[in-house]
Amino acid sequence: MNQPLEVLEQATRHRYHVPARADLLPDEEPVRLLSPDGTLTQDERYPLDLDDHDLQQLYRYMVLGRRLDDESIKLQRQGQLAVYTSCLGQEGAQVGSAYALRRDDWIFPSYREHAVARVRDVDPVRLLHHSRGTWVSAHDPREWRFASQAVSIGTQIIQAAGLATAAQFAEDDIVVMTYFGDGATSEGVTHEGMNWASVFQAPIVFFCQNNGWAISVPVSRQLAAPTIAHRGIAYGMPGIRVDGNDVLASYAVSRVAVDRARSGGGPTLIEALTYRMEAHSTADDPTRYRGGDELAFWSAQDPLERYQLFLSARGLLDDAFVAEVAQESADMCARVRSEIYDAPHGDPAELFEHVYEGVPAHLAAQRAQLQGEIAAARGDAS
Ligand SMILES: Cc1ncc(C[n+]2csc(CCOP(=O)(O)OP(=O)(O)O)c2C)c(N)n1
Repeated sequence: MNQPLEVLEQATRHRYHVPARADLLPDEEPVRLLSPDGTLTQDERYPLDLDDHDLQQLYRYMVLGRRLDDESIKLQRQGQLAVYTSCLGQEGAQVGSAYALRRDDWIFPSYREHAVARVRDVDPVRLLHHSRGTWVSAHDPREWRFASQAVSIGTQIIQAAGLATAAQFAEDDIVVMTYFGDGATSEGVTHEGMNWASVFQAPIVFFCQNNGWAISVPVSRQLAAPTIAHRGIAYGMPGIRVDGNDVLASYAVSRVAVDRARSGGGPTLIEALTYRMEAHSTADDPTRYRGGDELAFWSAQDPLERYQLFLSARGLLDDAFVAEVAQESADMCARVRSEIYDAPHGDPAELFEHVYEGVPAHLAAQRAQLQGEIAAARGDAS
């Protein structure tokens, strides 16, 4: 490097706190604290500061997430939900990362963060109205600091970057965590959000769950970079790979990133290696694109089973506690069923409202046709 360039680079680094290049190169080996047999190995870079209560809470949230997931799929099969996107297998990544946040920190999810929502205790009934095809989502994002579930891939990422920048302007010490999949990393908005956040050193954590697939497109078709974490280099933010089926590693890595963001250190890109054990959504048939041995491999990495082995060995998973969590899960699902089942749908004619100030002629014609068909189906026409 010639001298003037070096001086310029040092000045820029000083002004904008750009990390040194060597610090940005991610380790390809994912951070793992729990081995598949539940044995804990400490990593001094990512210390664990969890007491026994915290350790049990992680289990509780993972079970609540898994139980609600199962219930939601059944509700969809019974025609009560239009579609549902399972988080089965991703509970370790989701619960561990969300547990690293404060209650006043903001979460910007995609459509798959059901276990994250358990940690934040967002009302599951309100969230599931989203999957029922009624008003976009019935929960108030401000109440839970949990934004609307984003179905348009990547849109939550720029919104999250915007909120993080606003918090920075307001000198509010909150952190924003945004969740997305490997497929979302190919979207333009993801680039814009990460670039913006890093240039302005916004207090945000980009949490990518690399679950191997974007519906039927494998992750190998998403990027030519060595890993998703390597993309952080281009934005000047650290990228960390973590075993997403290890709830403790997901927590510890997220905790470092959250603390870093809160203390003015800027954003971090976390790539959690995990797997969605279910179909992409209840409208998908994964047997058409993935081999059976893949599922078997990941079944052996189940995040909940691994964590149960760890908790049992620590004496933190006695029958009474397991029964208590099972009962809480059953009660939650019973409430979901009673409040979702046969809840009124919105008027389908609303489809034609809220986009144009006045309904254009071609949409008015479609609305009249739809209303006619609905009336005929109900027998009103006879
Ligand atoms: C902008 C946009 N393009 C395409 C789609 C259709 N779509 C829905 S889910 C999905 C795959 C997303 O995969 P990934 O980001 O890896 O998340 P995952 O579903 O695996 O959690 C696509 C392409 C969409 N919802 N939004």
